Amino acid sequence: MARAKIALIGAGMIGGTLAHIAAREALGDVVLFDIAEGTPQGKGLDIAEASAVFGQDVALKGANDYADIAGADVCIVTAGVPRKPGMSRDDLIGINLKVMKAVGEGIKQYAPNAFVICITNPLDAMVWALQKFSGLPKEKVVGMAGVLDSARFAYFLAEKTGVSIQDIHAWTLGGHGDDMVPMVRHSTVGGLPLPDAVAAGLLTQADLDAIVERTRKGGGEIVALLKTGSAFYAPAESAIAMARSYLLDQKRVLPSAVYVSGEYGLNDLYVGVPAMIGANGVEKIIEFTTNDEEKAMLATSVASVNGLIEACKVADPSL
Ligand code: TXD
Repeated sequence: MARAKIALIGAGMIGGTLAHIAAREALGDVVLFDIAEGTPQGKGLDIAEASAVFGQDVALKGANDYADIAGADVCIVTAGVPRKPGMSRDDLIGINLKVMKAVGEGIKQYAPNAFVICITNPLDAMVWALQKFSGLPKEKVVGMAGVLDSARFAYFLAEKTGVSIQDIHAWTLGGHGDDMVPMVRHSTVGGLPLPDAVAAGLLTQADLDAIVERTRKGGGEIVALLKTGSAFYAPAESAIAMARSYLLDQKRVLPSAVYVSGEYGLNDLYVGVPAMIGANGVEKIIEFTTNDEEKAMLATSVASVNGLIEACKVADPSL
């Protein structure tokens, strides 16, 4: 059977890292696409040369023409600009919306059967726009943010409690902004929901509150340290987990920005919820029970996402 074809639209920091991981684990042949000339070709060649050392038979290609993504099984979109210190994700709308239009049209023409994972910020609005511009089925277009936000939450919990990262399951729902919703009651350390973990003395309530706050600001913490861009290793790993679940029909439940129609009482927008990803794309949305406090936090986060979508409609009236 032919290897899967993975098209990476955007060959910057995340795009290059995605190519490296995809090649190392032979998830498929990789096409790196970018408007910058030389960058995708150079990164593709560099990783292809590395394949002689890591020993995987995968093909890598750099491209500046959408024709090269033809027939891709998965497209992962990072094209656009990232945040600089002091910028919010929302400041990126003007530039990145235009980029989504070009990318959506390229995917529509050359890879209409692909599973598309958008990473570009502001995430929930960009994936919404990308689905519209591409015209692909909603269950085949998703956004990556929740896996990353939940990974940050899990790491901070592991660091504080000393419990193996493998035995921590953390969940964040809602939009990929500072009002995202870390789901304290549904996240577990060694099987204990976090309120029980506090009662058992694994961490204090003050520790937990600080971790929730740090998770919400996790992206900004990295931006402030790097100064020239935003996180890329953890975002790339997160998107690969989603691509793998699709390509291998794993049916993993991963917090993802997906199109909701009625779930969580939400309609007609993309927002982060636990989604089962398999060979058909988004196959199911898992609905957590939510108490009044969680419902209110989710409503605040959804209001931010809706505000971004409205801003997109103003910037591009065709949406
Ligand atoms: O959780 C999440 N969703 C995120 C999102 C976590 C971290 C970063 N997140 C966002 O991903 C970030 O705010 C950016 O919007 C994207 C990509 O981040 P990255 O760090 O990879 O940005 P780079 O290194 O600037 O790469 C962007 C590339 C760069 O090579 C540009 O030349 C290219 O995008 N670019 C384009 N490619 C194709 N087509 C067009 N129009 C285009 N415009 C720019």
